[in-house]
Amino acid sequence: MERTLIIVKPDAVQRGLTGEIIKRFEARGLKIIGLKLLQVDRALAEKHYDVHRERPFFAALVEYITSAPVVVMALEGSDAIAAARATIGATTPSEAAPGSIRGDLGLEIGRNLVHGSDSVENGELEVANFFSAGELLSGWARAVDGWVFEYQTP
Ligand code: IDP
Ligand code: MG
Repeated sequence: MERTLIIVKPDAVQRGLTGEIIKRFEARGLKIIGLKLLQVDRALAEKHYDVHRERPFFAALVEYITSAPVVVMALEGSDAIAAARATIGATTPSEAAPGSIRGDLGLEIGRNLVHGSDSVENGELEVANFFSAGELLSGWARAVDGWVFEYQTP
């Protein structure tokens, strides 16, 4: 089972879309193993987006993600990384497919509503950056697990 970190970004929280966004990941079958509201501080923002440090939009990106509260989720599931990225849609919302979160709910790259980890390795690292071990309930079984996962339960 893979893990992905999802961030419901400040614009989505401010627009009252938190429930709408969580609903889509839940309906996909991904299991919530961690969930909380927080305001990202500059140090955590710079760590999370370190790969973009040299990009021209880095300062604006840190400003955006620290500007208001976010809701972060750790999700678990088979192919969780690819499934979540598909549910999120392309980075530029105006180009994202209808049916995806960004394609249905957004317009601009600098206000693209949601983050999802881009690799199995980054999923593990990002979940650990945002959640302590005690905040993650990895072992819990859902009644539907056997109807979502054919061969295994997380
Ligand atoms: P992703 O969120 O789809 O994985 P990344 O390329 O990893 O996209 O970029 C991280 C975030 O940085 C994007 O979600 C977006 O908020 C922001 N970003 C990326 N490229 C640009 C840009 O060209 N202008 C403004 N913001 C950008
Ligand atoms: Mg990314």
